[in-house]
Order: sequence, then C-alpha cells, then structure tokens
Amino acid sequence: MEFKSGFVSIVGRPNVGKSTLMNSIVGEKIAIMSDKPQTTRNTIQAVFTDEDCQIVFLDTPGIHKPKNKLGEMMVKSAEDAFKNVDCIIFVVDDSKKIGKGDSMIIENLRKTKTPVFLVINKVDKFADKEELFDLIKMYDDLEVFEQIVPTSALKGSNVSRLVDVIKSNLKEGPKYFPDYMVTDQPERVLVSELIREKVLMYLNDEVPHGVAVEIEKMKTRKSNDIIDISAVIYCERDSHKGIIIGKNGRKLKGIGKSAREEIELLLGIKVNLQLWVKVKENWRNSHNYINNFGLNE
Ligand code: GDP
Ligand code: MG
Ligand code: K
Repeated sequence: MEFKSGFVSIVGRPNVGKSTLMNSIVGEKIAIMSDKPQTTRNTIQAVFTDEDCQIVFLDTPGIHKPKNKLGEMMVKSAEDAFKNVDCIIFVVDDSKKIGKGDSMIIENLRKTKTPVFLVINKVDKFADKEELFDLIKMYDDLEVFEQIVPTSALKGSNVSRLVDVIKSNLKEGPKYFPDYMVTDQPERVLVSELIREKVLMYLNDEVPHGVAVEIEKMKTRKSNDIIDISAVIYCERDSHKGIIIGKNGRKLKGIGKSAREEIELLLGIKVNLQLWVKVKENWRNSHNYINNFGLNE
C-alpha cells in the first residue's frame, strides 16, 4: 500500500474546539506542537501518523479581521498559505448563526481552490437531531464546503470519520516526521516541502514523485534581516537532473525564484536561497533517509 501524507490547514474562531479536536485526533500518539498567540507564521499544531498516512495540521494565523496594514498583510499570507495545503478544515461550533468573524473567513475560503471541509463541533450540545440538520443545511447552502462532518471533540464522536475524510484527500507522499515527533524545527520541513512543490510544478510530471528535498543549512544572519537557506534537490537519475536544471539552468532558476518568494511569505523574512541538484538512486526505498529529510542539522 502506498503511504500518503499531506498538510492540512485548520481554521476557526477561538473557542470552537480546535485544540480539543487536535487532541482527540492525535490522541496519545504525538504531542500537540503549539497553541501560540498569533504570529505571521504558520505553525504546526499537531501530527497524526498511522500505518498508511501522516497528516500535518497547520494553524493559519491572520485569517481573522484585518485591523491595520500589518493585519492585511497577515491575511494575505494566510490566503497564500491556503494554496500550499492539501485541504482546509474550517471548524465551527453549535452556534445557530454565522457571526461576522466566520463570514469573513468563509468568504476567504470561497476564493481558494483548495478543498474545504467543514467541521461542526460540539454536537453533544444539541438537544435533538433537527437542530443539527438545520445547521448542516445552513452551511450546505453556502456552497463552500466539499463535505460537512459533525463531531464532538470532547466526547470523541465522529472524529475518526474526519480523519477518513482528510485521508481520502491526500496524495502519495513521504513520512515527514518519525512516528514520534523529534523535531523542534518544523519550519525546515515546511521549507523543504515548499521547494519540492515548486520542483514538481515546474516539471509538469516529467520526473514524477522521484524528487526529495533536504535542507542542508537554514540560518538567520546576525543582522536578523535575512535567512540563508541551502537545499539539495535529490532525484533518481542523471537524466532527471538535467531536466530539473533545464537549459542554461533556466528551470532551476525559476524553481528557486518562486520557492524563495513563498518561503519569504512563510517565514516573514528575506531569504537567500541556494539550490543544488544531486542524483541519489533509490532514495525512496531508504526509510531512514526519508525520515531525515528536513530534520537534521
Ligand atoms: P480552540 O480555541 O478552538 O482551540 O478551542 P478549545 O479546544 O480550547 O475549546 C474551547 C472550549 O470548548 C473548551 O472548554 C472545550 O472543553 C470545549 N469544547 C471543545 N470541544 C467540545 C465539544 O465537542 N463539546 C463540548 N460540549 N465542548 C467542547
Ligand atoms: Mg486552541
Ligand atoms: K474551495
């Protein structure tokens, strides 16, 4: 069976039960990474791993009402963050009306091409099924959500259904993290994944799947205004290497430029990106090798 993995954005107002939901999904398997106050960055909230898949949950800061210029920039970067995930989970609770904050989020979600799933949490609070059906209908009428999953994160009801829905939306991919979380540098993983995404985008399926990215160096300069990143793009054949580099290095340049721009958005700092292409046959068969991607110094 192929291993599937991917990144999922989790979005929703405070108090709807996002943290409780993450806890319920990952259970004892892995620690919740963070419940930080808003920053401009996307942070890893939790990682779910089982025999055949790994789901990396990211929270998406700055999607709420922009209050000023900085706020607007954060919203922009949140919108961009939506493009780099496999799906978006929007969490609401048992509230009968859609508030202003949620409306803003929903209008943002409507614009994205990424599939959006709605979780209606706290269903244990409903006195009868009719109330839930009414709410499902209200959200369904918006025509924004691919699927609607009612859950009670507190009681653990229907949480496995949500995992199945996410799973069915993931593509084949590596295990970014070991079964137990060891990294304190999830950003490395995000950066390497971003570069990999750009490589695949530029290749148009010419080198399907046989590409991995390892971050060799990621260090902020003393001046604190620029980060130097060097990364190796691994492929399986010499011919692939040629394709990735392109005529006069043009393809690699394009990959580097668009990766750099998105990493700058992700990290909120100027990036100096160096990319190298190396051939490593059968890297896919080496499990340890994959686990180390983006994780070692
Ligand atoms: P977050 O701010 O979205 O991360 O929300 P939290 O996970 O911190 O939950 C906010 C509050 O809602 C806490 O008191 C939770 O115990 C409660 N809560 C979360 N999920 C449920 C649920 O399914 N049912 C009920 N009744 N309460 C819940
Ligand atoms: Mg929380
Ligand atoms: K959508």
